[in-house]
Amino acid sequence: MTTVPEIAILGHPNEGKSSVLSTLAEDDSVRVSAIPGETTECRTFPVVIDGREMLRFTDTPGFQNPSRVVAEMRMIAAEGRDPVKRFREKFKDVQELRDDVELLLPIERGAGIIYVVDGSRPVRNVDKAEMEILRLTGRPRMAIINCKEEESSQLENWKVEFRKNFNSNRVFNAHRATYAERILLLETLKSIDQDWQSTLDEVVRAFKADWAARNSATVDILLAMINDCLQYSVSGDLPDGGDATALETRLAASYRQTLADKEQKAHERIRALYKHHIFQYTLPPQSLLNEDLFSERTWHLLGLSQTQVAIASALGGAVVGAKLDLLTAGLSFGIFTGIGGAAGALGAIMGGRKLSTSAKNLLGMKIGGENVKIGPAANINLLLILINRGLLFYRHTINWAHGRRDYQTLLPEPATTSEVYTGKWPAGHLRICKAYFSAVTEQREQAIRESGEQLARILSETLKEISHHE
Ligand SMILES: Nc1nc2c(ncn2[C@@H]2O[C@H](COP(=O)(O)OP(=O)(O)OP(=O)(O)O)[C@@H](O)[C@H]2O)c(=O)[nH]1
Ligand SMILES: [Mg+2]
Repeated sequence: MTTVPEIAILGHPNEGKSSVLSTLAEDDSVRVSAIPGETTECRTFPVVIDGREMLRFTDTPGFQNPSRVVAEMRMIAAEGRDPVKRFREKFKDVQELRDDVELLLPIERGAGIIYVVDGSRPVRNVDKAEMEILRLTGRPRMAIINCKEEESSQLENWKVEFRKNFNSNRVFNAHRATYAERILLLETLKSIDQDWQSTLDEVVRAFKADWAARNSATVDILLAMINDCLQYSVSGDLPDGGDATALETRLAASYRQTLADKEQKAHERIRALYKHHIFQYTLPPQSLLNEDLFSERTWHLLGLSQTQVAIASALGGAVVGAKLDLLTAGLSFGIFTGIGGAAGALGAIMGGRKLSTSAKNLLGMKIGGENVKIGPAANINLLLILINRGLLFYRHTINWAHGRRDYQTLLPEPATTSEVYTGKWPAGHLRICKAYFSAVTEQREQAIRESGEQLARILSETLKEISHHE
């Protein structure tokens, strides 16, 4: 039977131990505070994958009296085996050493050690004392440099001390560490104790598989939402002598709200997949995700670029036909000029123009005297916008480290169409988008399945790139 490896996170108060743990374990319920002494008791956080506990991290209080403890530990260690056990036994009732006795609890039961320091400050004597205590425990140990400030001139000094006392060290930022960096940290952990190698190999494999499964679930969520939004339509009856414009405006508002809700629900599901349960991370104030789905900025930035329109047209009008011509016309005339409010949204869905009745018929909005219908979507830009916003949301989600509780250093967002995800996609990808769009809006089941599979593959690749390159 393999036992679950336990890793205790130790260090000076307020250096970011709990934050590092929160990020490593992807658990945003870990208590973090700017006031030193937040953690007073050891608490263990299991990492469970597919119902199986793979690894456990234990949060500990910070060292209170490192100078005294190191002096005692030196003597105790000189006397023989199990120094931690004997130290804890000897001082268990000494109030002043309460935290120091407590933080060694997981070490006594055999945990490995991750020592956390804020590498943006100089090394002091108390730090050296802490490192010596950890060396005297004899347990496998690595050090983590968690720089709270950008300042890094002290790093070399820290590394000199680390080499004397630890089997390994790594820079790992509790606020910015990505999925890829978490995996690298686990790989390093593997090398500090031979007994852990096979178990941690398995843990790393499980982490990777779990990440791939989450990405694949993200693709499913996005595609289901997109399919749903593109097909969606709303209609209403116009009574004899009724106000057609008022009905159109009302239906447009309802259409727009329903799509926004569908999109938001999908994003919430993605957020939960990546285990952001408690803390509501914020998006940059200027984020396109805070923008209305049908805003002018959204449509200009996240839709097709002029070049892509040209490529798409060249790819063959047969696929999108009349709709693409209208889209091109809409772009060259300026999508939103002269169209405001709800009618603006309507215009965008319809292809960017105030439409004559015949054009409305062509694009899916029918005014037959008594029935007005909006949808299914008539403009491929809606597909691209939902994809781009989904990918942006994904990127913010996976890059918001669980240990982070503040609002600084937010990720930048694309400022031009060419920086947008689909803006970088090759023509072949665009062709698939077009095929999918037509299939969905024309409700051709077989074609939806085929092009949907292709689109899913493209989305998977993009998610993989995003999670490995940020
Ligand atoms: N800017 C920045 N702040 C950080 C980082 N890591 C932790 N902090 C902040 O530092 C403070 C202390 O973080 P904690 O994780 O609670 O530290 P701790 O070592 O567990 O503290 P105690 O439990 O009190 O010993 C909090 O305000 C954190 O938000 C980091 O990487 N960057
Ligand atoms: Mg803490």
